[in-house]
Amino acid sequence: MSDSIPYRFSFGPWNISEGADPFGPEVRPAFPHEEKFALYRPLGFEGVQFHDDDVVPGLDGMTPAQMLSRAGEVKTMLGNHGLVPEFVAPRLWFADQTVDGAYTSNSESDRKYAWERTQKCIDIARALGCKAIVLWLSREGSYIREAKDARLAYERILGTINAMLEYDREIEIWIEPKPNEPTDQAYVPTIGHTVALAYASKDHRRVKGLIESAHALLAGLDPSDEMAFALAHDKLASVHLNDQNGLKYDQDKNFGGANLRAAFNQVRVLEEAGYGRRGEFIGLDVKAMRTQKGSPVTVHLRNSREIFLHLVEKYRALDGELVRQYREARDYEALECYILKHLLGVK
Ligand code: 3MF
Ligand code: MG
Repeated sequence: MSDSIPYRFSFGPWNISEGADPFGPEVRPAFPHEEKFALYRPLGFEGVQFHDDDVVPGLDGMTPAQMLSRAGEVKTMLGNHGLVPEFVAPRLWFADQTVDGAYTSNSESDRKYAWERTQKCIDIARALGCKAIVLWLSREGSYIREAKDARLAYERILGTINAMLEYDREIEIWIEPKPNEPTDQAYVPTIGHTVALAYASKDHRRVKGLIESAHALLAGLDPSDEMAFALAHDKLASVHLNDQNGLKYDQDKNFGGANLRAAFNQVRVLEEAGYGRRGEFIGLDVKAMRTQKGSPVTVHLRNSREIFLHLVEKYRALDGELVRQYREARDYEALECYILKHLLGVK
């Protein structure tokens, strides 16, 4: 497998996990974030994705000076390991104040908390030397439709995006859509909603999307078509490649683990658009199996990266002229058989 393919890879510290799930506790000893940084480069990754409290644990109880000093320390640690921060995301789903959502909560004081936390997240990102803020709008949605005024909720989300653009005129906002979980229905379920919000904002060039394969599948959509839509608007800032076996809880399976052909098509769409040439990362939001022994468990990251690169090679070995001819002749039976045999490595 060729490592000369110029892609940059990233993941977040949460992707090296201890294996807890809603039905059982950790099965592996905790592994400190600081020690995780040393694992990135040997695994072939250089980008680190953060939540605000991955950078500054306990930030809610800190003074701005304490917060920024800790962020500065993390910046130095990253530099020492040859790593770059890809983005920082406000964790707006854990605190008591975010039980009913953050920007769309029915409580005014909880919405105030969410905005203050967002400002802190931006300050932390800047102190880390990073200009990208990811909004995974976890609890912005409802369990029952009558709980919130959905039209007002969209206005509140847009109002927050505009306030963020004004608060710091250099940041970009990357929205990571997801249709459900933890809510029953989320307010920004697809990349179409994301792109609409971007264009409605005060500076659409600074509002983009991050597409996670599993989230698109949970919305009943094809991840490669979602990516193509974002790319057509030049709004694909990052990806969370992984996989999902049907409509169930968010699985974060290894890339290609459930549907290798769908994974191939995501790679194809990214390659065709030249994704990555402006420094965009291939993020892998994959979860280690709970059954896996040892600590820390990182094989899922290594394997998902490898599968991605193998699929890049598969794409590059495709006979483009043959594909063009099959399309022109509208012989999709022949095209499908060619693709399947190509993926299987048989003539
Ligand atoms: C939820 C996710 C999240 C986001 C992360 C960064 C834990 O389904 O995918 O991962 O990716 O919060 O935005
Ligand atoms: Mg994700």
